[in-house]
Amino acid sequence: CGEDSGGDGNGGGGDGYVIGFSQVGAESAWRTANSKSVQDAAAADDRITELKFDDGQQDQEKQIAAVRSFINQAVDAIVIAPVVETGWTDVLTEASDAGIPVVLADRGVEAADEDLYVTRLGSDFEAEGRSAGEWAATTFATTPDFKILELTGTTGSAPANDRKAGFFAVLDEKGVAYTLVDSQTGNFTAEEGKATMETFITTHGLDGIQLLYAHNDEMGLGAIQAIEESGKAPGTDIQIIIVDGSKAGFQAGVDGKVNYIVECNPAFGEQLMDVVVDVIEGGSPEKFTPVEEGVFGPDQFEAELPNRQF
Ligand code: GYE
Repeated sequence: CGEDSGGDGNGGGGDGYVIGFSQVGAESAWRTANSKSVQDAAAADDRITELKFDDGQQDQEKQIAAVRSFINQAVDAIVIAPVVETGWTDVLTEASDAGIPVVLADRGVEAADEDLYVTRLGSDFEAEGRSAGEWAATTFATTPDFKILELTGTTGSAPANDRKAGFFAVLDEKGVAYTLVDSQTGNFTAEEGKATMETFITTHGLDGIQLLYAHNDEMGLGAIQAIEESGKAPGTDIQIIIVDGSKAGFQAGVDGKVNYIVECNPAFGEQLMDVVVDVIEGGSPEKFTPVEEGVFGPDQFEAELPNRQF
């Protein structure tokens, strides 16, 4: 690891590893907590001289430019949280040609690129979707005309694709009769979640719709505002599932505005440092390392709220 990039190195300048991290953006409380977890873990780790952090602002081109710059700087390893699943083959090949190992953090890439990274550390998004689906299937088992609205995450992102797939797979497996009234993206942000929910309300109204499935907390919280502004009661007139489990999400649960929370744990910084150092030193971990998480219904919101870290 030859180069000392003059950063905030705690290794005395160049005697530890230099890592480049291309982060998705800062779209959610989850993401902010994840960036902090990774940055704190790198700073506290004597094996790491510097973590070069780049905020991709939810823009794949920015992320690709950051990865190319990490390759030019000959970092020891590159960590990418890819905003979407496709479009990575060229830059991953460039990293591979330069002999720089790539670890994916959080989100994944399409299966065709599997040989171009060493491992992915993150959540099992399909399992998260399935948990949401299990709850919905049980809760609305006897609802005669079960109608669903879905606020999907960033189009083409692994969590949006897999949270959708897992959810509907369970409903189909269990033979639940439902209508997906509408499914549109809210790009994982509160602002866009609210705007998309307003469009749903204008287009379909909310009468007779039992469930809103939001792929993350922020979109669910934005939707809650839109529902309230339309004169309806979120959590009662329409039940709501969110994914992440931030403080704000649990507070909405305590307030009766959210009915089910699937946890997604962003605090894997230390685990990521262990994986990255192992990979730099020649280890070959499993292709996927899951982060541990749980699910929460109304009777657990209040007790769990103080435990929330983000
Ligand atoms: O659920 C959402 C964030 O990729 C798992 O990204 C992550 C998702 C998370 O914007 O809040």
